Amino acid sequence: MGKVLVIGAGGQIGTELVIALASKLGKEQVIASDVKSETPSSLQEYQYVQLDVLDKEKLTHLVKEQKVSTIYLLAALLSATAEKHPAFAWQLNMDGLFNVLNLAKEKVIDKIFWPSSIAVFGPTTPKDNTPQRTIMEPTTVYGISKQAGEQWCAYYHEKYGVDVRSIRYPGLISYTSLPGGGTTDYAVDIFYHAKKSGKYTSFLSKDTALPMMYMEDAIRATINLMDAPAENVRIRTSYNISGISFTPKELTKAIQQHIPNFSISYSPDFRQVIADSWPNAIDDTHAKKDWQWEPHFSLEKMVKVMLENVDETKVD
Ligand code: AKB
Repeated sequence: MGKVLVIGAGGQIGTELVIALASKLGKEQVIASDVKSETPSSLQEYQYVQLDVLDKEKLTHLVKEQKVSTIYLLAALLSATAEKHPAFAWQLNMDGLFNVLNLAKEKVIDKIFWPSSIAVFGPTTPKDNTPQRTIMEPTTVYGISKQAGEQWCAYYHEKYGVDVRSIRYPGLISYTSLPGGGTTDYAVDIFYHAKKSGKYTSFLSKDTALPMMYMEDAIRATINLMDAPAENVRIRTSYNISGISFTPKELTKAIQQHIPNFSISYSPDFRQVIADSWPNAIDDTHAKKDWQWEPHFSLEKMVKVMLENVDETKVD
């Protein structure tokens, strides 16, 4: 078996995925890469290479030289940042995907993981228990790039036999590395401020319900999907997976169980419009059936772990 390359390893998912893959496969089998020239502090113990996924030549050279057979492509601009840099978001999110899909088409690599998102859905999508297959009219640059990417993944699978697998991640909650540029980021930021000052101003309104998931569940889902026999992976666009769904008000209540004086105020900004276009909660029947997906973290369990572990000195 060849090595595993994680592209965009310095981000919120990548940091934890590299650690999980290295403990499963051995450190020598996993290469972390990111556009940052300095090794991110949480990845100091791992093999690290500076790589811009848009640099096709360097990517191809690295993959051949290191005998990489599987790529996890996590480099992307998320929803809020992509709205500020639409042209670059489209270039990074799409050209990066093509660079990796073409390596599999040319049989240089065997397998790809590429994340999609609940952002593929839009205001015309049914909001509650959103089905796997439904109306999808995304209104963000990020959502459009993820929806197009899903279709390209299915196309490469169908036409060229590329083994590409994907999950529509909900908002991900973790304490190892801060999220960057997403609409669901409030659900991470809130823990740092709850511990540091006992107060937080949310950029989403109190009743905005969104699909969310604790990172440990997301990493387990990713690895389980990649380990599933190819014939069980019946969906080659991207799988809905569901974890927990809550509003800022409900999250506040759960935090107050541990920090009774914690208070929240609301000052919705442009991210409110994005959040309003996304589902409240999604249906993951197909993931459950095809590769036995099951979340382990409830809202209460997630809140307890986050409050025990976030390092509030990391935020101003
Ligand atoms: C974002 O908010 O942009 C991401 C996502 C839901 O894909 N966390």
